[in-house]
Amino acid sequence: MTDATTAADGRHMAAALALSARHLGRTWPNPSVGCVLVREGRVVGRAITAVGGRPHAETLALERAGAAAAGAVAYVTLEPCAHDGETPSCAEALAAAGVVRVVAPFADPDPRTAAAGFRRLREAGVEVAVGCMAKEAERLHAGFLSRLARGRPLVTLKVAASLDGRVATAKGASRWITGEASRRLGHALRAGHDAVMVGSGTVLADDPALTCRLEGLAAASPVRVVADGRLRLPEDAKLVRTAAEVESWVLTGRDAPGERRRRLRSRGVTVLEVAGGRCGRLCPEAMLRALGERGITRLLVEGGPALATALLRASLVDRMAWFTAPLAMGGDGLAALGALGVDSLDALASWRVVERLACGEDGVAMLEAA
Ligand code: AOF
Ligand code: ZN
Repeated sequence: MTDATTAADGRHMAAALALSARHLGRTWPNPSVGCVLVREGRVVGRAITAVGGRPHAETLALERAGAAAAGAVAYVTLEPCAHDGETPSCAEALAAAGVVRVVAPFADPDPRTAAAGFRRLREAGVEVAVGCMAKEAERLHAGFLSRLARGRPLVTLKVAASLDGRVATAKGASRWITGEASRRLGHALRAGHDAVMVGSGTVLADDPALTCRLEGLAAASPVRVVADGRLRLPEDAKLVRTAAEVESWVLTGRDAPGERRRRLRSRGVTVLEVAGGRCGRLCPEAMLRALGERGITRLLVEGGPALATALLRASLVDRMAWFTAPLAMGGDGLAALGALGVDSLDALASWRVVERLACGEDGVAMLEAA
């Protein structure tokens, strides 16, 4: 059910959602919440959940508003929390500051809150309107919601391919298929995710850094994850050499050689054990579960074809960012995807294009599972 809201409510909630989008990828396991405080039509405070997940948005917005919060309406992109920690819950803090009305899209599924925040507010005499821009907020908090509901992060697959869907020549040359503008967009995508994952084949072929190297956004680099069933990750790989600066995690099987684990750990790499799947590869569900258990809510998968195919076969891809470069590589190139084991069009997963971008000479389609 949606409580009554006005056009002005929608505008302020849109502003709160735009704020919350700015810290996606930087607050895990917490959601990136936006909060806008409005009094007599004027914004008196606004904030986003801090990098690292705390303080919460409401606390920061109230701090900024000071005495002006009394009599204000709070627009929050998620139900204010109901659990007290070192500081009182956001629901208590809003009521104590004299906020008269709270507008939110939906209840926080975290069992510590789960509508108890709304209840506390109402008990304190604050008017509460639930349902404002719920669809938009759901897309924004999709990672947080996925981890709570499914125990795994939201998965976005990024592919950079030629016109004919190839990601490398027969000899494996692949690093520069797409252009500079696409490279920058790729780095921005990394910044918006908690973790970025590749298969060990990609590390061996490309030795990627997987960091965000956009000016001013270096600190937004995600955790780097390698799916590496046989622990093939070389010790001189960039991901190992830079593990002290940006976290590197390796997902491997139970029977991976102990000496290698120890050596990687001594270099600062986090080695996580996950259950095996078919053909000696790691089980895709188990990999995502392990990342969910560690708090990852938004995962960007950057290949290669084996990992992308395994996730698609298991229906574990929620979104895709598909970059197409103006090149025809031919059938001798390496296909972006391996066999999906589907032989009728009806049985294929369908995708909805939510955005199309021109990125220099490249085309980019942002897709969501339909
Ligand atoms: C809010 N405002 O800005 C955020 C909230 O570990 P804690 O104590 O920080 O609590 C984490 C939970 O708080 C998280 O699971 C989610 O339910 C909520 N996040 N709540 O009122 C915020 N980020
Ligand atoms: Zn809170």
